[in-house]
Amino acid sequence: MPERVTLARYLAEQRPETRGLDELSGLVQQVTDACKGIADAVRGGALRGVLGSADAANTQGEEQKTLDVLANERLKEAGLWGGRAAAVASEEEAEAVPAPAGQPSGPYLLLFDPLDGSSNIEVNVSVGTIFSILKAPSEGTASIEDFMQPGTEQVAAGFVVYGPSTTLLLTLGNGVAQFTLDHGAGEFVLVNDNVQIPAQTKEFAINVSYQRFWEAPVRRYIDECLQGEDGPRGKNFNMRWIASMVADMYRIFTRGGIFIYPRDANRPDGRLRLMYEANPMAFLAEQAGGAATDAHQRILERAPEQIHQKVPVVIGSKEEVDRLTGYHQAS
Ligand code: AHM
Ligand code: MG
Repeated sequence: MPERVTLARYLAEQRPETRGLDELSGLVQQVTDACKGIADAVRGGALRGVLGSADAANTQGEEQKTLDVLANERLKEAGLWGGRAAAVASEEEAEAVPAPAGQPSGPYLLLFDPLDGSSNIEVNVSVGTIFSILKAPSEGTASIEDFMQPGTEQVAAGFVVYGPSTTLLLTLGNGVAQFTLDHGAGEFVLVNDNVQIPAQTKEFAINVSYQRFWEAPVRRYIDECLQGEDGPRGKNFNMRWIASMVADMYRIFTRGGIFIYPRDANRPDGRLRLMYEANPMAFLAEQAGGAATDAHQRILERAPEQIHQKVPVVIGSKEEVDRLTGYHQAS
């Protein structure tokens, strides 16, 4: 019987000097505890009355689902009342939210997309939570400027997929570990302590329905993939698009692939958000031997200007990311 390593033990072993009792381990525990509650609500589906619209829109004008609201509340509570985060920023909140007055102001900033892919909820496709943790630059109340740090400054990032099993991918900047939720015991248990994205792949993920809006380098890259073994790539490619970044990325962390959400004629900055979608995924991808660019430069080096800013995303198997980024740089 292989040894059972819980997330709590993993955190303690990763940070022996703190025995897992430090603020960062505590914040990761609080976030992933909130995810257990979200997993439970997702699993309950219609029986829990959590499907459907919340009849509201978020700050970006997108329809909010009941589960978006529930997940956001859970994660906000974890971040704001746990004493480890000075402030949180969320896809579902217009502004950063500081820890309540009188609460000890923690040393970290927590950012999250509470329920990525929530347009898939009714059709029972995997959704997930993405999170990123930065250091709060100063003590006391955090301001919006405190969040404006490039992704290279992240101290931890992860995402949880609520799929057939509930799975967590986590990095503390020392590789990527994968955990599966033991629902009965209520614990995340380590299943892979060294997740690696293969450098090569024959699988791409992009929403092809926007093809007519793409820029020339993206057209070229996908055209070459589609030509298969008779084309310049000399191999047959397969396409996957789940329309849940967490699920598409989970596949890429498992068996490789490239995920592309480019800028196009309709979306000058793509669709995905830099600070709580692209940055944590880019940190994880690089830590797993993959790569992530905005089609020109490393995503992690982008200097953010706004919490909700968007960024084009090219992420996954290193050789493919380098190829498509090279096509852009040469154009
Ligand atoms: P969301 O955060 O509002 O759920 O939007 C992000 C999602 C990603 O998960 C997914 O990759 C993309 O939007 C799907 O886009 P499209 O509707 O173009 O397929
Ligand atoms: Mg999202």
